[in-house]
Amino acid sequence: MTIPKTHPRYQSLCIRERLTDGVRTGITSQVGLIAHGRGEAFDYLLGERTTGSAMRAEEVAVAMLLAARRPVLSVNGNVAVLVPDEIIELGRALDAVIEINLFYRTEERVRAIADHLRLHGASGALGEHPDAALHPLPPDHPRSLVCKGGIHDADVVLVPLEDGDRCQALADMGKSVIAIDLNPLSRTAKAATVTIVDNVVRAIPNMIGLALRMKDLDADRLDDIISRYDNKETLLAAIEEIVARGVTGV
Ligand code: PTJ
Repeated sequence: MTIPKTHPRYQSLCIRERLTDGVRTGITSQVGLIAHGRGEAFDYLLGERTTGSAMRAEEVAVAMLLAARRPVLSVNGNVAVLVPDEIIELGRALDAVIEINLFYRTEERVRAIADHLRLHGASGALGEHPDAALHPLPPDHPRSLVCKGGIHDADVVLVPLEDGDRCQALADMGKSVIAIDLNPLSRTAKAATVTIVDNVVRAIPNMIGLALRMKDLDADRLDDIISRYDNKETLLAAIEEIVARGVTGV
């Protein structure tokens, strides 16, 4: 559908359109649309902007990924259609591996996403041939499949729009987990080491800018940024920003 540029919710309608196209082309799961609807509701409550606390979490996340030995960016069906160029650029800026990793895994969707990322210039994204499992999860379920050299061996993993069970499994494996999740009350938000309560369409571009600015910081400076972080404070700040907006309207 052509969306009129004059529509007051033009951007939001374009994002919906990208996701429904993603379902049509076999990249996004139908459940991805439900997940998006939930995210949209929280984004509305947050004022559809990057809050101060989200920007601080993005800075800490970038510091963690720059300080990591094996940083990995996980890509699912929503991320692949919403920010394909940006996630590839972030991977380059951080020297991080990209792994296609799906909750509703089918081989067709993995292949469609891999082709889509290649079309956008990615080379070497993992995920088509998983050879390991997230061991806290039942090994017979496809959501546990991961790659050696990717998520399985990562010390820091970025998981935009992740399921709570898998986020907890990654944390239980001793990894630092950075979630991007608009719902500050979700299991994922609580289980992650750093939760960015922001829309992935704003968070990833912000993180590219931060990565370019911070890439020459030395290890002590990165450690300093990371060590002062408290995820509970971030979640509380997001909830307070929602409440404050409800009361003051700004
Ligand atoms: O492609 P797959 O098979 O890996 O499936 C991906 C989804 C997202 C469908 C799957 O991981 C899933 O079901 O996730 P959940 O458990 O619904 O969690 C998604 C979370 O992301 C929810 O808390 C939403 O509020 C949040 N969310 C939705 N859209 C956005 C978002 N957060 C940031 N940016 C968004 N655009």
